[in-house]
Amino acid sequence: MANEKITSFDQLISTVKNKERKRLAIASAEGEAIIAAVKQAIEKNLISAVLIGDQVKIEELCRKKRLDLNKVEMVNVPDSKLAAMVAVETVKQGKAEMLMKGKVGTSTLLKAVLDKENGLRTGGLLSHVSVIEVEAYHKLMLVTDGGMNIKPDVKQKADILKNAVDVAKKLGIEKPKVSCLAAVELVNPDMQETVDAAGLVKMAERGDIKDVIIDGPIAFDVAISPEAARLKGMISPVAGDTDIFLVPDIASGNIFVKSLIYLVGAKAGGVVVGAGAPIVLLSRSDSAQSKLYSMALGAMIS
Ligand code: COD
Repeated sequence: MANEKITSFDQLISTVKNKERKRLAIASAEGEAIIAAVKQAIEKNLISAVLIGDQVKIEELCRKKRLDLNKVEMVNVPDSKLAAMVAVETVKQGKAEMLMKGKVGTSTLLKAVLDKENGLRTGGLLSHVSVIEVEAYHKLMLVTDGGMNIKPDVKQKADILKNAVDVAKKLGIEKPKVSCLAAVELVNPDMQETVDAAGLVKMAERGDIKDVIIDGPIAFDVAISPEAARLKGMISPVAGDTDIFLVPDIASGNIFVKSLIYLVGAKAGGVVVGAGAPIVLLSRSDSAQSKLYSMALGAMIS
C-alpha cells in the first residue's frame, strides 16, 4: 500500500507518532543540546534512545535537562571513537533502527559506518538528503547531496538520486519529479553538471533510474517556478513542481539549504541514507526544531 503523502513537518511528526516507536543509537551522547533534543523527541513519542558515551556526563546532563533516566538506555563508552563503533554495532545487532551523531566528529562516525567488516555498508553509496519546508513552495523539497559526497561523478549522482527516490517514496511521493540543477538549461561541456544532468536524464529514459519524472540540466528558477519556465519558453514536466533537487556538489547543496534556513526561515531536517539504517547527522548550529525534524525523518524512513 502506498504511504500517505507527507507535505509538511507537522504531518511528518504526527505520522511518526502513530507508528511503532523506533530506537535511536547515539554515539557520544554527552552534549547538552543532544540531550535536550532527545528529551523532546521522547516526550513527543517519536523515538526511544540508547545513549552511548560518557555515562557520568550523560547522567548529569539528563538530570539538568530533566530527562527521566528510566526512559533511556545507557552504555558507558567514554572514548568517542569507541562510542561510534559501539553505536554502529548496536544498530548492526538490530538493537536500534537508526544512528545519530552526538559529540563525535562527523568523519569519525562515518568512518565507523563505512568500516568494511564492522560497519553498516549495504554495497550502495551513502548520501545525504535534506528535507525542507518553506512557505513559498507548495510541497516538501528534497535536496541532495549537500552533506556527504564531496564532488560526485555522474555514476555517483545516479546513486545519490536513487537514494533520494527511496526517501521520497517513504514520504508517500511515489514518482518524484527531479530537477538536475545547473546554471543553465543547455549542455555546456565547460559546466560538468550540465553534462552529468543530461546523462542522468538519459539513464532514466533507459530505465537505469526508475520511478522518476526527471529533467536537466535545469536552472533553479525553472525548477521552482512555472512562471519562470513560461518566461523562458521552457516546457518541462518538472517545471514549478520539483520534489527532488539534485545539486552539483556538496558545496552548492550546503549553501542552498543553509540559505533557505537562514534567509527565509525554512524548516529543515536531514539524514544520511544508503547504509543499513538512517544516520542523523546534526550540526552544532542546528536549531532544536531542526534536530527534532531530523530525528522524526530518520524514524519515518527507518
Ligand atoms: N558511500 C559508500 N562508501 C563510501 C562513501 C560513500 N558515500 N564514501 C567513501 N566510501 C568508501 C570508499 O569506497 C572506501 O572504501 C572507503 O569508504 C574510504 O573511502 P575514502 O578514503 O574516499 O573516504 P574517507 O574515509 O576519506 O571519507 C569519507 C567521508 C564521508 C568522511 C568524506 O567523504 C567526507 O568527509 N565527506 C564530507 C562530510 C562532511 O564534511 N559533511 C559536511 C556537512 S555535515
